[in-house]
This record gives sequence, C-alpha cells and structure tokens, in this order.
Amino acid sequence: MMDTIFAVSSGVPPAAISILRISGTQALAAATRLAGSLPPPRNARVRSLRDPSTGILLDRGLVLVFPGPKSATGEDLVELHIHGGRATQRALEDTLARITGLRPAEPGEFTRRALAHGRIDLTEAEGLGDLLSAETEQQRRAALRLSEGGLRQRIEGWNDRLLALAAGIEAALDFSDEEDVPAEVTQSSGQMMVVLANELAALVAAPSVERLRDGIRIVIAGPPNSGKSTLINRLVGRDVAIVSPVAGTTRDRIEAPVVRAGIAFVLTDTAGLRDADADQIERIGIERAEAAIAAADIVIWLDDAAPSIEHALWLHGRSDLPGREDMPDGPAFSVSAHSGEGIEQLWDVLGQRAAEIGGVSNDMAINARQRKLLSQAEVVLREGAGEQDILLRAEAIRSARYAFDAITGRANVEAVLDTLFGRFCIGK
Ligand SMILES: Nc1nc2c(ncn2[C@@H]2O[C@H](COP(=O)(O)OP(=O)(O)OP(=O)(O)O)[C@@H](O)[C@H]2O)c(=O)[nH]1
Ligand SMILES: [Mg+2]
Repeated sequence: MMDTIFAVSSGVPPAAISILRISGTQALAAATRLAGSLPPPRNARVRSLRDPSTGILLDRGLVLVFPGPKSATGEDLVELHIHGGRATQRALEDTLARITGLRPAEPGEFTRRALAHGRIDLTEAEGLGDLLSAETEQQRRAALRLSEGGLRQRIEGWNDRLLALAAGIEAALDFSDEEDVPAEVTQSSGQMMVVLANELAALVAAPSVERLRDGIRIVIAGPPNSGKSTLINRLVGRDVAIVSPVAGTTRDRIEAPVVRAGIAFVLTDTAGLRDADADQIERIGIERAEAAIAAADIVIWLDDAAPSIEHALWLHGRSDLPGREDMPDGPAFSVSAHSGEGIEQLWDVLGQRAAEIGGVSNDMAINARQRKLLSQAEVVLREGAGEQDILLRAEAIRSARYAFDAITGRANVEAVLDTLFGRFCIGK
C-alpha cells in the first residue's frame, strides 16, 4: 500500500493563495481531521482548518475533495486552498506531517501516481514535464500537445491497426497450413505495414523537443574586426561582447540566449578567423570558434570575402558607411549593426531557417527517447513487410507493438521514470 502524500502544489510564497494537495488512502480522513467535515465531491467550501491535537486555528480556506479513481492522481485527493504565506504553509505542512500514514511528497510524485494508476501515460507525463519548464511560445505549444495526449492517441490508433492486422494473420494461419496462407492476406498485410511505416516516418521527422527547449544554435563567424561582436550585441539587445576597432578583440566564445517570435535561439560570438598575426590565446579562441561553427545549426558569415563554410548565411556588413550602401554580388543581404538596417530581415531569415531545421512546431514535437522507439517500430514494420513468411510478419508486428508500449510506458517503464521525475518540482 502506498503512503498518503502531501505537498504545496502552487508556487513559492508569499502569494495570495497556496494550494496544498493530499493524495492517497488517508487523504479524506486526514482532511476531515483538519476541517471537521468535508464538502461534497468537487464542491468548494470554506472551512476552518485546525490542528486536530490542540484545536488551534491554523487558517481558513477552501476545501475541495476529488474521490479516486476519478482524480488527477487516481487516488482520493484533497485540495486545501490556503493563504499563501510562508508561516501558514509551514503550519499546515507540520500538522499534516504529524498525522500517521502521511508524509511529504517527493518531486513529481503526484504525477508518478497518476501514471501508476493509468490516469496519464508516459508521453503525457513527459509533456507535462516540458510544459512546466516551457519558456517560449513554441515550447509551450509543443508541450501542451504532448501533455494533452497527442502522441498517446496516435499510438493507440496505430496499435489498434496492428492488432487487427495480427488478428487477421492469426485467423489465416488457423485455417490453413503455413505454406498456403491465402495470397490476399500476405499481400494486404504487407501493404498495410508499409503504410503504417510511412506514417511513423512522418512523425519521426517531427521537430525535436530538445531543439525547441535548448534553442537553435546560431554562430556568428568571420575574420577579425568584421563587426561580429557589434552584431551579436544588436541581435540580443544588450552588450554581451566587447567591441573595439582592434582586430582580435574577441578571444573566447560568447553565448547569449534570445527568444524571437516564440522561438528560442542561442547566439554565439566567436574570435575572428585568421591564420597569421594571432597570438597564443587568440589561436585557442580560433580553435573554439571552429568547434562552435561545426556544432552550429546556422552560421552567419560576416565579411566582404565569401565564406569558406558551407551553407553559411553570408551578410554584407556596415551598410551605414559611405561607399558601402550598395551590396556587392554574393552576400544574401546587407546589414548595419549601427543603424539597424537589415536586422529585421535577418530575424525573418533566421526564423525561416529555424522552421526548416525543426525549431518550430506547428504540430507535435517529440523527444529523443520517443523518436528512437518510433524509428525502431518503423524499421521492423518495413523489414517485416519485405518478408514473405507470414510468421515473420507476425513477429515484426509484435516488435512494433512492443516499441509502442515502451513509448507510452506500458513496457519498460521504470528506467525512464527516475530521470523524468527528477526534473519535476515537489507538489507536481
Ligand atoms: N559604421 C559601422 N561600424 C561598425 C559596424 N559594426 C561594427 N562596427 C565597428 O567595427 C569595429 C569592429 O567591430 P567588432 O564588433 O569589435 O568586430 P569583431 O568582428 O567582433 O572583431 P574581433 O572580435 O576582433 O574579431 C568597431 O569599431 C565597431 O564599432 C556597423 O554596422 N557600422
Ligand atoms: Mg569580436
């Protein structure tokens, strides 16, 4: 039997209101001891909350009861909406802790119980984790879709189709010798497996949650003194890098996060690339610049000479200076970090590239774990469809279903849980 747990589920005090949640078999009994009597399920009532051993008034607040299994955790659940002061919270927590059978919840434990009782599946729990840490509009949208069961529903649909397929194969096997399974069954099952594999492939190509979370990596590169640091300062809207007319000013990598149009970016300013004249420290900086370029999603190349880097976005800088108004052939467009010319256009292009790379999600984003399992299922289905032996097809379908179960947490769940719930806060 599980302990009854409690925790403040709202934010850090002081605040107007705090919500304390109690979940488990003892939740109703414990709340009754504090409140005297409980309101009917799902109805809020004001109650005086008292220490049961002394009768001292702790606070007055709303009490809400959600009997299991139709509660967020799947267990009996009580919410106490109390005043959001530190001392009030602590008085109630201390009182609850003294009731036998109750203990403070661990991080993510409420969600863990929701998962254990089948109220949500693993993809929804993961989405919830992402939603709590979402900082940009893109992250929020993708996480909400996941936490609302977007992936679970698709997987359930695919699972149903695989089940029907497996049943068809089994029926055919029951009524015939293995050698002479009707040709229609062999043919149609192969086709259906390919169709499914293609649908899976489309989802495997969805944006990655990690990319949405960590941001698109943009590296500004070019020779010394081309205006890279001035440009990063302009793009992030504050002075993150030192600017000077001396070539070789920037020696280290300077990273600055920025959110534009709901998309998270991480901009990196680098040491100017040159072979000669660089001292020992600058040379280390150049090595670091090269490493940053190699790991970049987008490289902005700022120089009059063409970039040696493939796929770099080549810009013509300092367009505010006399004689530089007209752009030579080659660069994509002109910018001036001083006057701001071309900066809006630059953001537009960066947004478009971000969408191509998968840093923008209009539908669903999936995490690395989900992607790995989805492509496993895709591969086994494709291989299975290529087999003529109907038994091997049935085996492929079983493997694909196992991968689905691992995604939703019906199989192999323990391994992922600890990493997932480590990210949660207490009271969630
Ligand atoms: N007029 C004008 N001057 C600029 C512009 N951008 C940079 N500068 C000037 O060019 C000089 C070099 O700028 P930085 O941003 O330090 O150049 P950098 O590429 O970071 O140089 P290193 O760090 O040495 O590689 C400074 O004097 C800036 O004021 C611009 O858009 N217009
Ligand atoms: Mg610089």
